[in-house]
Amino acid sequence: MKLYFHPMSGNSRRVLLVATHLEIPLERIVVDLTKAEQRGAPHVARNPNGRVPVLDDDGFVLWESRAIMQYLAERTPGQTLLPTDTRGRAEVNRWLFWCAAHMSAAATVLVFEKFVKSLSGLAPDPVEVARGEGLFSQFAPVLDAHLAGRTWVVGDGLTLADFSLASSFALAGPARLPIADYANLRAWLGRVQELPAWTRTAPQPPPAKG
Ligand SMILES: N[C@@H](CCC(=O)N[C@@H](CS)C(=O)NCC(=O)O)C(=O)O
Repeated sequence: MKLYFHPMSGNSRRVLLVATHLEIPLERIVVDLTKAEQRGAPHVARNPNGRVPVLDDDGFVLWESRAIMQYLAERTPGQTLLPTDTRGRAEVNRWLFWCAAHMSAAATVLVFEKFVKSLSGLAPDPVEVARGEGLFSQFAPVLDAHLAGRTWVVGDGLTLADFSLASSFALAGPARLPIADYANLRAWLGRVQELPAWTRTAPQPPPAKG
């Protein structure tokens, strides 16, 4: 199986986390976002959105990170990241969809403005930063409150929901995501970051500009 990805991409990270945790070997192929390779014809043929990640499993091409997470889990006998009971699965799906629609969307605005742009020497747009901070302060408290007294997002064990949400905060440091006030969220993120899969999927930072 091939994964077209970029090492600094949080959307790619959540797929790598699942594959690593489930010990699914992936041939990793970098699509260089800094050279706009994602918009070139070969990659657009894989994903008309011009985005990473994209999985190619023997000609079955799948884009959208959370769909790929589910595919990898479902093809793995005995896995526990995606519950098999209807309600457990519904709960995981609830947080996956919420992550895509709200938490990750909020974090992405800030990651782009405060980190990605800096790699090209561009300044953040204060209007966009304010918009991102507004979204972040709307949704982060929801996750923080949910995590009070919990170890993991759904049930008693690690699920796709943890990997999906934690990936949204993967660049919390360099993007200075405002998580300081959310103690439950920070404690949970620390637990995810202690998992071997997190360490094994850590991105290599881009080379420093001279
Ligand atoms: N909803 C998509 C989002 C994918 C996405 O936005 N990927 C980013 C990298 S984290 C990307 O490819 N950006 C390139 C671009 O926007 O040109 C998913 O979950 O896979």
